Amino acid sequence: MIFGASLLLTTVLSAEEATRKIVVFKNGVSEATKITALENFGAKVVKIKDIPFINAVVVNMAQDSEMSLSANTAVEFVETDYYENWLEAVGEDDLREFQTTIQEPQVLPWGVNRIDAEKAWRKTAGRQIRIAVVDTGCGPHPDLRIWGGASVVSYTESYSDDHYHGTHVAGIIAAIDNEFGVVGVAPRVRLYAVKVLNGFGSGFVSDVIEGLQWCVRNKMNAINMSIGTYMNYQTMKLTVEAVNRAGIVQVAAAGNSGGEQVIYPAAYPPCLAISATNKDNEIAYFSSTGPEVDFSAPGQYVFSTIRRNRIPGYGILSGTSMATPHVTGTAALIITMPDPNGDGVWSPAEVRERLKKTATDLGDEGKDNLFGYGLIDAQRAVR
Ligand SMILES: [Ca+2]
Ligand SMILES: [Ca+2]
Ligand SMILES: [Ca+2]
Repeated sequence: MIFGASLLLTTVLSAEEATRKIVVFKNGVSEATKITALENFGAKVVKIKDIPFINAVVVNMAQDSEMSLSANTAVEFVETDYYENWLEAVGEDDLREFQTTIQEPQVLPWGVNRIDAEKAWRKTAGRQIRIAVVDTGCGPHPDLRIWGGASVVSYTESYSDDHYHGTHVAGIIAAIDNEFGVVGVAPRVRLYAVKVLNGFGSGFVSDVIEGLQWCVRNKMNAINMSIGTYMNYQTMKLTVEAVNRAGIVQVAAAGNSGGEQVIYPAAYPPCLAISATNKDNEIAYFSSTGPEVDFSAPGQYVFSTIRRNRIPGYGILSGTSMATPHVTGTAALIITMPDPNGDGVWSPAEVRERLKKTATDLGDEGKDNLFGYGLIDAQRAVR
């Protein structure tokens, strides 16, 4: 955290004196009032960026200024903008069998097969649905068609993947149905890469929030968040609630703690929280569980697209990060179908309800802490 914060410090403040903060203003506060509130502190508060979506400003601030800024009548609250790792690797199951040779012929990954996505394609493959992968960036990769995206990380404008996580997630949703490689759950969707994490899988919470702001402005239909933290940020919670009100489906990884603790944002009610199953339809040993889990999907030994050290290839990863995009892809398939109440729009609540009605119950009867409402079934979801 110290390292990340220090990268952005100006000469005005030293590392010991300053902390990066998100200042959330009250509703209806004018831009002029915001500027005045910050300018009162002179060199002790240095603005980094605005996040209008939650009426916030990110600043570097002298620690002795926080109390008085929080007390300003225009300010709702002030929260620390931590830099942290948003990816939780699954120990020995991290990146296996990485290959740069072209995989021919195309294989149907076991997870896509297990949820019967390939049987749903007779009806729909997700055509024209806009899906954002909020992650380390995606591709470029010959088995992915990326329609657009954004980078909110400070060091680059490029939304290409500087890690390999985002590309793997993207392939599970949307790898192209062609002669080689793999095929995703919804191979006709429009995939957007929203890079909020760097090559180490780390970023500021304000970067993740800014990425979600981009998704709303660019009218995404669904957002995949195979990322998370144990920190319960008020700003992140506000953002997820606002994205939900904007009508966008949010799907998030429950976490890889192996215990009863669902990470954020998955644990926030608007998000669909996804646990991971193995090839025997058991809960994966690493999967986080808990009452917040909504659904489960295949997440162990998942074969998908990889881009590593700028070389495209394929490889196997395990995690609730891999389970999550199976659900996001299924949501995309659902959204192409006629919506239940006929207003022409699938609300996040309607998508949740459809997934709930069509999931395969596993474990204890009914909703449980391991599988939520059960294993996703893409074929039934679009029936
Ligand atoms: Ca392919
Ligand atoms: Ca509707
Ligand atoms: Ca159950």
